[in-house]
Amino acid sequence: MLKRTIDDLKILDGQKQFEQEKPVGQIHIPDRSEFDVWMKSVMQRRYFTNHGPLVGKLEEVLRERLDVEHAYTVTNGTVGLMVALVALDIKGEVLVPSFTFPATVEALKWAKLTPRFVDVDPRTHMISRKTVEEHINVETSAVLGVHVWGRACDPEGLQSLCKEKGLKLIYDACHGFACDYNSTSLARFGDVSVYSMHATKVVNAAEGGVVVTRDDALAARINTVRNFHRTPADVEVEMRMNGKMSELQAAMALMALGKLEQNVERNKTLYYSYINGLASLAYLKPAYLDKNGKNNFQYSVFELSEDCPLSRDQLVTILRAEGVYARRYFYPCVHRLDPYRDAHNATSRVLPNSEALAEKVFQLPSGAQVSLEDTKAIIEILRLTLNNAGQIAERIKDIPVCEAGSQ
Ligand code: T4K
Repeated sequence: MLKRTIDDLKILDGQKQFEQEKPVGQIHIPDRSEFDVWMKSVMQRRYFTNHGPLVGKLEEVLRERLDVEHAYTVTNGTVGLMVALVALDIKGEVLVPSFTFPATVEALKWAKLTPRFVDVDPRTHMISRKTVEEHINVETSAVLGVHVWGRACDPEGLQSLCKEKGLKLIYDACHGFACDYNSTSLARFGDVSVYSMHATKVVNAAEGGVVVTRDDALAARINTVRNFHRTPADVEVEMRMNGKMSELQAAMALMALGKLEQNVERNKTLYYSYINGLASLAYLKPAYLDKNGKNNFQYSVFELSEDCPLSRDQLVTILRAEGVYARRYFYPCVHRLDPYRDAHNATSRVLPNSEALAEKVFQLPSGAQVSLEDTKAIIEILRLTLNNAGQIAERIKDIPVCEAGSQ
């Protein structure tokens, strides 16, 4: 359906573009016959969890694919971060971005560490040596960087800084499957990294995560923390939990890894369709893409400039009305959320770049449920909307902006 005038927009009582919503998540659905074979093998063994053969196989594949010495699967990325932090056995404050998914910071609280928010670079959307250095003090024990959108979070700068200051470096690599920096897998940077295999990620285990490290002693601690079982391989740690991945999740992950290159290629096609289709439009800018790194293109992220007569939230509302599940990431910044708000305010530390990004960044649909044709229809909606932004802003000024989801 081609929308010719602004009256064709659903928000102005036109016809909705997509009856079935186009998601921002990857939502890769495994092939049914392959799925049945894997499930049958689990049923026949009657063995569902506690380090079964599929988890063993998955960890072997992950070590190879991520090019890292140790890989321990866990229930999900959040639990992975908790396990990694407890295994590091650190105390005090950890410098962390506020422009991230809340899970990054929640994990610190669970590990009894104090998050100290630092601002991000407005170009990369990430912390860097430059944004972190001045905030290091006697209480600081570590830096937790996030490879936002699968772009590398200043690996050289942060590694050298942490080495100089005797700090641990943890990477939240939940966006980072199949990504690298100067041909080196992201898994090889920092003391420990954590990937997510949530359904919305490029490797879909429904829920899942993996903690990776090159350090043998830390690996033994990670393996002990994630597992309440007492085994001969256990080492001394302060806390333990049940963070194990099940055989069903491992089967999902193995199927997804088998299709990883194909899915990345599909994402790349969708991403460049948006980039090329939206290039000539006013007000829109794609998020930075590091030319020195390989990316999985799972996120098609744009910034809407402040001079646009429509706000980012109005634009998202217009897209949602069309069945385009555009998403504000990461909104609000974590330091604006309970239980961090008051403690952060007490530090009187300002985070202008994070605040500004939270107001202008949004993500467009991608992944297995989105076709090239869909991206073209979405581009046309954006073209019509932004070319007539002033007129539309006037007509929708009394329509409430979407509140669906806090992010
Ligand atoms: N660190 C960072 C930087 C992260 O981004 C995340 C998670 C983590 C840590 C923690 O990792 P995990 O503990 O999750 O492994 C989603 C995901 O739940 C979350 O994994 C992800 N990051 C975050 C960025 O996005 P929501 O609340 O935005 O998801 P939701 O339910 O709104 O779904 C997003 C889209 O996917 C929608 O278009 C609906 C669609 N969808 C979703 C699910 C779950 C489906 O079509 N089917 C589905 O099964 O958090």
